[in-house]
Amino acid sequence: MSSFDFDQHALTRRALLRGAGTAGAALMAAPAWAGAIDLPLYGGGGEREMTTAFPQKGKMILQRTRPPLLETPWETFDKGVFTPNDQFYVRWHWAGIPGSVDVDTFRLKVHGNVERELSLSLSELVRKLPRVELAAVNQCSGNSRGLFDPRVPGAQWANGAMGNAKWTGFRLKDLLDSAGVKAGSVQVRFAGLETPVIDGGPHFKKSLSVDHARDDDVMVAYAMNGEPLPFLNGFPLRLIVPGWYATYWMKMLADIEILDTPDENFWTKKAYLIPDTPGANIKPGEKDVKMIPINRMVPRSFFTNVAPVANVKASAPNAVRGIAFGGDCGVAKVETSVDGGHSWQAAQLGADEGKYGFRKWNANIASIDAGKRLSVMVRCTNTDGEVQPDKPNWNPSGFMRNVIETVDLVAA
Ligand SMILES: Nc1nc2c(c(=O)[nH]1)N[C@H]1C(S)=C(S)[C@@H](COP(=O)(O)O)O[C@H]1N2
Ligand SMILES: [Mo]
Repeated sequence: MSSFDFDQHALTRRALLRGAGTAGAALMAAPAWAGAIDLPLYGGGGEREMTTAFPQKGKMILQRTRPPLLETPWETFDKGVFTPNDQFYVRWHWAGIPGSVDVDTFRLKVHGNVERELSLSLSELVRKLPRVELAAVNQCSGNSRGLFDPRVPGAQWANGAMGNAKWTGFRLKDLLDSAGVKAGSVQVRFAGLETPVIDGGPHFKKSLSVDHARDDDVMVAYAMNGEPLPFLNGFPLRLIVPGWYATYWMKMLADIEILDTPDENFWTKKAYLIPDTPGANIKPGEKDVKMIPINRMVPRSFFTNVAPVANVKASAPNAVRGIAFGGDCGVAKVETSVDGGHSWQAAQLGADEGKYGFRKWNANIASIDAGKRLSVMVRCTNTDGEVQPDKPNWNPSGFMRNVIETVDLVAA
């Protein structure tokens, strides 16, 4: 993908307005019927329509139409470690998403506590700033929220509000350096192009500390898996904050403001807060908990070739496989257990495509006698030595689930 050529892609005005016109239309339209699915949510209620009605998207699980919330069908994750753009999940807070973006007049602005304000076109950004590329998992803070027990309000996602892509763009640091961040700056605030649909509703904005924003791995992407970003995943530019939850990954990034006082905006100050406890875990109903902004991701691993309950052939070896990621660092090991977590066997790891990305794993499970059922668990330990917990966490927002996953193999 180092051969990604910005100019050769469909970033021409004509192509874009055409694609975006479709986006505008489809965002308003009723979803086309493309079948149904029953997500295995806690306590049921997982019936969802499948939809193919959204621009640049294939078959997706419809969680909400306005604003669009689309979940990746689980079988997609079994096909490879990079989630295809047309099946990458979608999440927006406000439905006021522009119907088109004019790539000629689009400008990314950098302003606030800087030496020089910048207002740069796409071609200036692409040509002037050194190109970087990395694989990273984009995961919604509320991924797997629908599995919380007791249930919590919010989008009832199963495990498909995540995806891994190879992102191409430039370092945020290089952009900030060309603006010259002045001494005394504390945070960098990001805003996209969409607008609230409620009068006086707060524009979606998120901030990072200046130090984090200047981290070498934080980037602004103009391509995803070698193609321009799909409109619904943030065309033409989005922020990539490797290792951190996707709420910070501002889509349709158009405005960067350097702040010399902490961000008081609703989305940074009041939303996306977690209990300041290990695993963001509290007891339902627990009060007076110190809350902090959600931040780095934690390790997870999943089965991709077997469902929570799977029928297998009796007296034959069972190959199980899946994906894992370390959170904000790499995968050190993935292990399976067939005795309820008393002993663990190392799984085989697939190619390392970068520490922030998905890693394939596979394992062989001994044969099961006819009529018997075997629970298989999988867990990931990251390169910082953090391992998935054996009990699920709970918090009122349904954030940061990463409990060890289990499947039941039923032999016949
Ligand atoms: N402009 C903009 N960027 C945004 C959001 C949004 O509502 N508006 N939502 C954030 C959240 S909470 C998530 S989970 C991710 C979803 O990214 P995706 O739609 O590309 O999968 O976008 C993030 N960036
Ligand atoms: Mo999210």
